[in-house]
Amino acid sequence: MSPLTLLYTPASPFARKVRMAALERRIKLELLDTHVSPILSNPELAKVNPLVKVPVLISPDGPIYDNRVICRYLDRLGEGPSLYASEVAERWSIATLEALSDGVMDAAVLLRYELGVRPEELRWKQWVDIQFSRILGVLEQVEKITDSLVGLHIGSLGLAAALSYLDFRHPALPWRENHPRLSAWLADFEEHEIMKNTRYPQV
Ligand SMILES: N[C@@H](CCC(=O)N[C@@H](CS)C(=O)NCC(=O)O)C(=O)O
Repeated sequence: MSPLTLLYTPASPFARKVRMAALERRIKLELLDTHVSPILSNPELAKVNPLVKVPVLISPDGPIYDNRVICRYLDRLGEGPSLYASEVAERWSIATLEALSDGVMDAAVLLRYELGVRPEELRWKQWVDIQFSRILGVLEQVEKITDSLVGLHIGSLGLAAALSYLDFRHPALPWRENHPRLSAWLADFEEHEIMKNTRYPQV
């Protein structure tokens, strides 16, 4: 076994961000596809992460989670410029962008469970609407700061994983309509090898 094994699912935006960070830092990860479900137990995964979520990095320093901690761990190991520094954006704006992007992923994954797993008669429309409005609120804010998205840093990686997850799991959400700069930014970003090599599965 490689010294670094990532428990992941190909559809997880959090895991995609980690895989992108590893590729950018030229760190080889052994990928172990791990089934997760919000309504089923998984005793094997619970042994390494009591939150029973992926991604988890199995490392010589023990199991590491969640995605933000794993990305920081990988950044320490890799060579070259850190993903936490940038010539165009300052450190705290990168970190805040990362938090916003993770928040979009959180809402989008919860919406996936609500709309794809929960029985239709039990769905909570008001909650669904609020989650989508939070996602759009983040995009409205980030649309104004696309200048700081130049280059590969943890904020831009996270944002790309989050926006492409919206396309993957919530294709009916017309997020591009009011966010032309972000839409153009993502189209350019999709050309990076780290995006091409971590695509979500075809549905
Ligand atoms: N805060 C975690 C969130 C990870 C997460 O929610 N992963 C999803 C897959 S995309 C999961 O494992 N869900 C299982 C569950 O919620 O039961 C991170 O940043 O890594």
